[in-house]
Amino acid sequence: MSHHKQAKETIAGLKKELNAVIVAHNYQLPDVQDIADFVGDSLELAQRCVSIKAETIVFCGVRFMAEMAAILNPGTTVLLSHPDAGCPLADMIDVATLRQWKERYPEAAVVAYVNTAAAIKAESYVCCTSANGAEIVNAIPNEEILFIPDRNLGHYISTKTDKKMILYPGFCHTHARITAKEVESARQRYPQAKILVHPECRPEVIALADAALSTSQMLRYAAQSNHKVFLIGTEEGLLHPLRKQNPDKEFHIIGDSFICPDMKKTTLETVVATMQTGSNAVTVPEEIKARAKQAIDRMLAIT
Ligand code: CIZ
Repeated sequence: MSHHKQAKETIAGLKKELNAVIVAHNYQLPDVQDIADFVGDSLELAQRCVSIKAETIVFCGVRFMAEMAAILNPGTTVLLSHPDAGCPLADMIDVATLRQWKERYPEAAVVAYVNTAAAIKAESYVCCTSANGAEIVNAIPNEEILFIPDRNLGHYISTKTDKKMILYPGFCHTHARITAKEVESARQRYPQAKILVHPECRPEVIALADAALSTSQMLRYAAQSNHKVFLIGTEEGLLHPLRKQNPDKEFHIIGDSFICPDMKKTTLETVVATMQTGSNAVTVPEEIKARAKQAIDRMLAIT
């Protein structure tokens, strides 16, 4: 039996044993997406985790996402698929720094991108994802917004609102790496392609694209479009569901490679090890949990 087939069978057995549900982010390796019960972006995964009835959620993604699952489904054990799968963007802001910024802008409502630690969400008014940022900013009563931690997403949202946006200077290494020049050279190779990029890309990259979309929005766009060729400006794990769901269409990544090293830490082997040992349980201290949940619940009520 192949190595992969064996791992898949072991995972199926462990799922029964642990009464577990496996969820995976759109950026996970194809093999990992294929063993998951549900694949989606962080918003879809958060919404799904509210209603999962199982003893264990195995979260194939990065830590802040697993923390959200633990906050939203308190009776369930949440295991992260690799102990060190984090998010450098989320790590760009800490609680002390956020408190300083809040003192500097006392009138501003803090809108925290979900790519933040639970302790940061606990200090924020409301969360948003790349799928609903402008909707959230426009729905809350405040006219002044302190947007953390991704300046590119914040800048993109600022083009969709009249509100005053103060942008914290964090960024995603993976998305910020791609340049306007790479988009232009991809367009020369595929002049007929639709260009879809993630709002964590730089403003000059977004300016060259046909649309700036979250991963779930890219999946919907590709499915509904009459176009046949697409250039994709986000983590290349998304190519897997794009190609699977649209076998008659062509998808190419912009640039040479587009890889989030943390998303790629999870493999079938780390999923097996996590489930066998019951390790990497993600817990959030109670007093942080309650306040972070408020910010997440405010988002879920708007979206
Ligand atoms: O919100 C998410 O899941 C992230 C980090 C990206 C995306 O657009 O799906």
